[in-house]
Amino acid sequence: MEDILEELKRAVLEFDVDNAHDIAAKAVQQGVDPLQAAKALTEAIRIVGEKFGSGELFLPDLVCASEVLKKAFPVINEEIEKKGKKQESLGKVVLGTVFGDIHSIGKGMVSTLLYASGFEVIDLGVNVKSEVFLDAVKKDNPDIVAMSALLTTTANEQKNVIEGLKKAGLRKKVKVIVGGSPINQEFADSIGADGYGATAPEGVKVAKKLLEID
Ligand code: B12
Repeated sequence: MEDILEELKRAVLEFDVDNAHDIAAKAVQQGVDPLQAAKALTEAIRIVGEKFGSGELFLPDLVCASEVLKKAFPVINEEIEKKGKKQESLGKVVLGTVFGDIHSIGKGMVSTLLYASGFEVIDLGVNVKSEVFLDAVKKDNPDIVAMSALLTTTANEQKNVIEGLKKAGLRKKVKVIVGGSPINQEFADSIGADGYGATAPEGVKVAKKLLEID
């Protein structure tokens, strides 16, 4: 069990795009908890991110490591979804990565776990303009708007969406939760979000708490 998790990490750290899908499939076959597999991948990409931040790795390395995640995550996510209980919808969530930001992997995790936990998820994708969030709130009438931001320069877009909701008279209709690596509870409070999750499982917990689901 330990070995395959190490193998998943190694695939990210060594940019092994060719074998990423197969290693993830092997993990599933071996019956590894898909959440542990997702955690292993996340830990590895964090290391890559730190090395990129410190100048030890370069953008092409970041791109290759994220390609590994893009091959491995769908396999793991499929397993998480399979294990999720099929039940009546707990609520509707509109989710997206904010404008100016194309990071999709963490948002994908949040989407998968919300879905697997019984939420209906409308994923607006990445680089989502404030107007698009507002239109979705008007059209789809969600219970929750969930936003992801991975760059310090795009974190404030979460605030813009909240301000937009206020201006459009929609703020009281929805709960807003935020996340992403530069986001913390203090920032979430400062922009008037209702909740913050440091990880996808925490996001699910917060969503349930806000909708008063035990
Ligand atoms: C992979 C990656 C990329 C890939 C993205 C591929 C893709 N399709 O997503 C590529 C190569 C495209 C990329 C591009 C860039 N990146 Co980049 N990237 C990363 C990296 C290494 C990993 C991100 C990731 O996928 N992590 C794994 C996931 C699972 O974790 P996560 O996203 O944090 O999500 C978890 C939680 O945060 C939380 N969460 C996330 N969203 C939400 C939302 C809600 C509602 C909730 C509750 C929770 C939640 O749950 C998730 C799972 O538990 C990070 C490093 C890091 N430490 O984050 C840098 C990083 C984010 N990137 C960075 C930079 C600088 C860039 C570029 C500007 C580089 C450049 N010079 O072009 C561009 C920006 C492009 C853009 N406009 O968006 C910097 C940001 C610095 C900063 N503080 O602003 C980082 C921190 C790297 C670094 N150390 O310098 N990047």
